Amino acid sequence: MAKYLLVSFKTCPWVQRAAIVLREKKIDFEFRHIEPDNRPDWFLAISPHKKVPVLRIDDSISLFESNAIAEYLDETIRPRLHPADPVQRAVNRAWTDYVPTFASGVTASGYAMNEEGYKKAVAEVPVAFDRLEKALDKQGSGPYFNGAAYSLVDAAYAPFLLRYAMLENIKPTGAIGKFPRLKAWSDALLARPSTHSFPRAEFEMLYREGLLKRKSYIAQFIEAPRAAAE
Ligand SMILES: N[C@@H](CCC(=O)N[C@@H](CS)C(=O)NCC(=O)O)C(=O)O
Repeated sequence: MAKYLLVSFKTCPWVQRAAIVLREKKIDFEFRHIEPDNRPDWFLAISPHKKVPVLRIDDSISLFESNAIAEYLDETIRPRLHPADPVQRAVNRAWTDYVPTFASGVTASGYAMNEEGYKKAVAEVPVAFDRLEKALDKQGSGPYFNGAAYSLVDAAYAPFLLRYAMLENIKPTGAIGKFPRLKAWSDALLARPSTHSFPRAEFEMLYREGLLKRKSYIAQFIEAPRAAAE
């Protein structure tokens, strides 16, 4: 098998999407985390937009854009995660096209810098949730997007449903409670081992550190960790 290197920032959801596909296909890969504020020259030379993820194959090919990486892996390594039926495949691709809109709708509250921005962002979340709820209803019974078979759609949404869950742990809004299909899908994805690149508690700490560093509005609701002596 080829040699795979996934270049990453530890908390990047787009990297997580590529890592999920690698794990679902049981592909051995080197996971190399670099610092966003100190991107090495070798990385800048292989990443046209200076962004992660980059999937480096056999030290010679560099693929970028998480969707392109996921599609490439699906075309080259079994099991096939895209549905065999062309209509279903088109439906799946249409919903992976919606991921960037869903991502910004669902995680914008983590970027808001003041209460007004936060409230506006929170008010937008049900719009994105409603779209997915209706899509899931059409797709059938779950637990995954296409039913029993795990797909690239699942790998694409899992990182953002995880971030929504982490934001809810800081300041609950209960938004997902009104969307039972989406909630069940999220629960199934968050319970699946391939979703996680790090132990959940460790990753939640990293995510919270990012919010604190950014001084997002929501960061003030993060409870201070207990002193070890307590
Ligand atoms: N559309 C890209 C998005 C990748 C992306 O935005 N990566 C972020 C980290 S999560 C990045 O590298 N940002 C660095 C920058 O914008 O300079 C994908 O799906 O791979």
